[in-house]
Amino acid sequence: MRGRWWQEGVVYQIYPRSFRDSNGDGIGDLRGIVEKLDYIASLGVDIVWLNPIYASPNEDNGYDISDYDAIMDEFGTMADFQALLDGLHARGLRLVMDLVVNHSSDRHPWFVESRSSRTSPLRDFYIWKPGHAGGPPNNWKSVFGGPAWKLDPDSGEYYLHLFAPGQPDLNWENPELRQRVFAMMRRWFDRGIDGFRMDTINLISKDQSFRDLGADEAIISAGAPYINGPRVHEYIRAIRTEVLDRYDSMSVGECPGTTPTTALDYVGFDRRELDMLFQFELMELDYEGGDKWRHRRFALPDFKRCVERWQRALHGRGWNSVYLMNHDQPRSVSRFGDDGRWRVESARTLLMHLLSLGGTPYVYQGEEIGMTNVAFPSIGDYRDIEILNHFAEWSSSGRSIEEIMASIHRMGRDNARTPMQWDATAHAGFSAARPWIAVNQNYASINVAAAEADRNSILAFFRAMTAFRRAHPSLVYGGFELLGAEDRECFAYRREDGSEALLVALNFSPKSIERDFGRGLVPLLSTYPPSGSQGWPAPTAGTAEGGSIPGSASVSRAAASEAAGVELRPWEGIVFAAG
Ligand code: TEU
Ligand code: CA
Repeated sequence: MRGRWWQEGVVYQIYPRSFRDSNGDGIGDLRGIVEKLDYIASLGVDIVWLNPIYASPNEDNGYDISDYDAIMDEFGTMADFQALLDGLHARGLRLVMDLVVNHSSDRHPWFVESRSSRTSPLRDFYIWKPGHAGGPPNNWKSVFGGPAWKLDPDSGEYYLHLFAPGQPDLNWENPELRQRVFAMMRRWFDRGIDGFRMDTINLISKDQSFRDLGADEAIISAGAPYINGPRVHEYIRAIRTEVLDRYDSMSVGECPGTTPTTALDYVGFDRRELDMLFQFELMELDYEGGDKWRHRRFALPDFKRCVERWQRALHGRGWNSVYLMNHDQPRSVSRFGDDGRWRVESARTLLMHLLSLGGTPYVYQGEEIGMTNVAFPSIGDYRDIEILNHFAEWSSSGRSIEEIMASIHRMGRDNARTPMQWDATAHAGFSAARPWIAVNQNYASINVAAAEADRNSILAFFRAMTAFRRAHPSLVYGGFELLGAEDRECFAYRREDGSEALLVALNFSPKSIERDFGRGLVPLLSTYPPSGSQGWPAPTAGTAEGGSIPGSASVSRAAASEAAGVELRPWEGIVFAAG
């Protein structure tokens, strides 16, 4: 299967609260995104994914929805939404919305009704259980800390919340609930959207035994009784036939705890379920003992093998999605690159990596200008519920403030959520007022305006790279062959499809390295700007662009001398034509 728009597109993820505030209340909004539509289109991306914009009390920044058919007050109105949608479509861009139906807000009318009495007609829309031995029904824990059950004193029963208490889990066993969700999804497609990113969609079917987790079983782990549960494929096939198949749609499921094997059950071409999914194996390489707050340095060979495993397992059988960060993860340049001396070089090379993989790449706002992690001095500067809960939990366990803050600086979700850095004016040009979360102080030098003024910027390279990917479908569809699996500095792979073979060589180290990839390589694109500072040339599709990076020392040497060795400068990446 090939040629679908969501296969060939590059996705740009927008976290609306932090993108652009149009009315000076310190909170990003839909009109703010409308202001930036030309910028978004200029990136060479094809699809925009918006984090949730629905009515919400914002315990978890919109992942707690109180009305699936209304726009969050702070973000604007349905008319603003239509203006955004029309503005995207007018520029040939598609819109993918977040779908959060593993849980709703506890202020959703369904839950208000459901909790009103044990005999409420909507009681069964959520998961209510009597307590066990004077405590909760079982030992499940919430992803955000504490037990996953909350007692409702009025009815004397507990409800399940795998996330915050304000995010009660919906009961997908109930057929009426399922029909309401499908109808809601159809209403959004009828409003004109192009697809859904489905929040924790592989958690919607709970094993009805509600058995305890084993002592060494992590909350989010493959065997947990709510991960890839007994009826999940039945439910997703129903989403497919009741909703997705009726539109020219795209679907991507967020699926923690999936492996390439279990992923194929969702995204195999023969399965008729989801178009693609987000896996977490790459994101967990630097978790010590599966705990995101306990850090270990990732090893490049593990990173490479993880990428290889997914690229190869799904090739020809299903469709990959690739990402290096999102709104839940640290900044990619801080985590996988070097956000100090080699920030610019390593950010460009990470983007070359992301956009030279098979499947659909997802780029997160600010990644295109190399925004970095933030290190707020005080817990009072943080906003994320997960960070605040983690702080409380580790404080009460007696850990030092230094240790706790270090873990938050490294892994906290607010790293990704500081405002988009547009220019060097107050509040980074994000807002006229004090933003809901402070800007990263490096905005004075790291911002879109500065990047626009520099032909050699990360942003300039990103535009060259989206154009390059468009001109080379083998990057989208080709096979993946890893070279030098044990090499701890160089990440090199061949991408081959039909008539074209490309070799991608990426230096993940701060020194110059030389590697032998055989003869006949023609350099097409380097992450280092061509000398003369003219910026990267636009690729000319169909022709050999070899030598079109004039003056690039390593490149011209490799091309001219027929020597087998390729030199990569610190954090340099090069794509070669490979015969
Ligand atoms: O995330 C679900 C998830 O499993 C993880 O990404 C998790 O929230 C995070 O990594 C904790 O460390 C989704 C959304 O992306 C996230 O923003 C929401 O908070 C969560 O669901 C609940 O809706
Ligand atoms: Ca606003």
